[in-house]
Amino acid sequence: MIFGRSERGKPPVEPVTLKILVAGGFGVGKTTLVGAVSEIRPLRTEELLTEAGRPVDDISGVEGKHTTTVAMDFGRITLRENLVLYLFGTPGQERFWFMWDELSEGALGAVVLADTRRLEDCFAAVDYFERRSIPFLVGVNCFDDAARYPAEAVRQALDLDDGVPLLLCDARDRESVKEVLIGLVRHAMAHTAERRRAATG
Ligand SMILES: Nc1nc2c(ncn2[C@@H]2O[C@H](COP(=O)(O)OP(=O)(O)O)[C@@H](O)[C@H]2O)c(=O)[nH]1
Ligand SMILES: [Mg+2]
Repeated sequence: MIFGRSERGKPPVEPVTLKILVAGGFGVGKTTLVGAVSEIRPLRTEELLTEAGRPVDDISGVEGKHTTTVAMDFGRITLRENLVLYLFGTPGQERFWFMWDELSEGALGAVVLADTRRLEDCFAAVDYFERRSIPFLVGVNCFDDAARYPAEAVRQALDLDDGVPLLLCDARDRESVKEVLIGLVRHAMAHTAERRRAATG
């Protein structure tokens, strides 16, 4: 008998596990997003911003934020019984970009979080995924004290390709984050199917 394929019992359903990156600028809500949906206690590696780190980390506009993720956030969410997402929050600071290539290996796609008050902070992430043809979606994290802009205006400001989904979200809200993740999975699946069609003619 091949393990797990007993004639009597149903074969155990192996969930599909997908790897998702959560990227975006410093203080945009990556750690918050992973924490809001993770079923496991999110693994965080954070270090206090020390005096030594201050010249490097641009904390202007992120008042009240005293810690920064230096390695990454890690969490898990079961979207459906047979679909499990592993979330990797990638460090926002430029000095940690060397980790991105390794992290993006085998990833289905990425959520790029944006804050309309500091939109330019997500340009690098958008560029990164565009250049590598990694499917991504932009989640505009709507902070309470930030002005609201229509999705179309943000899309234009980011110069996004038509095919790239853009959603307004609240990184603190589980249902809102789930919608973003489902949107990304749909987009990435369609992207993959299209590529396959193109490859087979
Ligand atoms: N009002 C509001 N605050 C948020 C939201 N998302 C994150 N925050 C706060 O913004 C700060 C930075 O978030 P964090 O998740 O640490 O950002 P990261 O650097 O991208 O991981 C934290 O103090 C959060 O509590 C949001 O959607 N609304
Ligand atoms: Mg963080």
